[in-house]
Amino acid sequence: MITNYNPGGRDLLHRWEGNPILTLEDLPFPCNSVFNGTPVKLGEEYLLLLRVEGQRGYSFFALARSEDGFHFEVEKKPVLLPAEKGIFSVYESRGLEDPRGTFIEGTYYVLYTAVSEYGYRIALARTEDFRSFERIALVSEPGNKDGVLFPEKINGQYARLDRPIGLGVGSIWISYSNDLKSWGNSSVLLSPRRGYWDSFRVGASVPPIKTEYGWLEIYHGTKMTSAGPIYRAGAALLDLKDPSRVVKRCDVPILSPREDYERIGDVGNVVFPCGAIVEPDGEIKVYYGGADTCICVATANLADMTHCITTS
Ligand code: BMA
Repeated sequence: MITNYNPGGRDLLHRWEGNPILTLEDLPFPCNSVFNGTPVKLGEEYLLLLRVEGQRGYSFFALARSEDGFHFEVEKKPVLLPAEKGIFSVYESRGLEDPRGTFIEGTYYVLYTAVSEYGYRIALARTEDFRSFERIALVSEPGNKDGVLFPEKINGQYARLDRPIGLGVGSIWISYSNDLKSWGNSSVLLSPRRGYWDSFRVGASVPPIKTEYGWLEIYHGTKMTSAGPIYRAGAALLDLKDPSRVVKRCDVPILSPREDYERIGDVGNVVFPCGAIVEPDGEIKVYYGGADTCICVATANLADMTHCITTS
């Protein structure tokens, strides 16, 4: 068992030297912070759907655009605010958090966390351009968040990962659906591991990525300390034909808070990925929130990463 495949204590993911890529100063409207954004590549353009926390302390979504995936410009107006009427308004009264976008059969879907006095629920919306959204359904009961969709049907059904909180212990679960609205056949997939960096809670982070070794799931895990939790990113490979089966789970994190922009902020010691882009040349760009205060990007060669995971 290799417990430190990156000698020197460095992370498998390489931080971009220009991090953070977006902070409060880059937003063209008043707000408190920006973090936890999900990326897509539309043609040659990179879009980043951002979680922005407003000055009231609740979140909504804005959009940033880039030509290279590193230098982003934020559009002048938010693109999705909490619903003001209908069923969604009941469950979004305290904001929208942590969007995750997935392209399935020609359509972009976004799962996000709807927050209200009743707790956290996962909501599903559809979009063509990331500027206008059609809300489809609330797809979980309260106490569930961190929903990510697989990019294709598996054995004829849609599949998702999520994080029901259970008895206060957050594990990653997998569920299946015929229509993306009603979900079932749920089973627990990855739980916190005693004696590891992810001993307190785990949750899905990046929509699963298909690789030759299996579905790569980059997840977040926490360890509780006397100063609160430390949020790190980890990786697991799931069986391509039956993703309820874990092929391999990496023993060590692939990214840990080390830089000031990850250690200091509204919530310190947090790296929190919400999406990734795999480039034609095999580079993976992972976008993550730093300390609930900024957005950053880190890269790796996808083949190197999966090789490290399989041999860890
Ligand atoms: C998680 C989510 C994230 C947040 C993280 C660290 O539970 O709420 O939105 O970034 O905690 O505070």
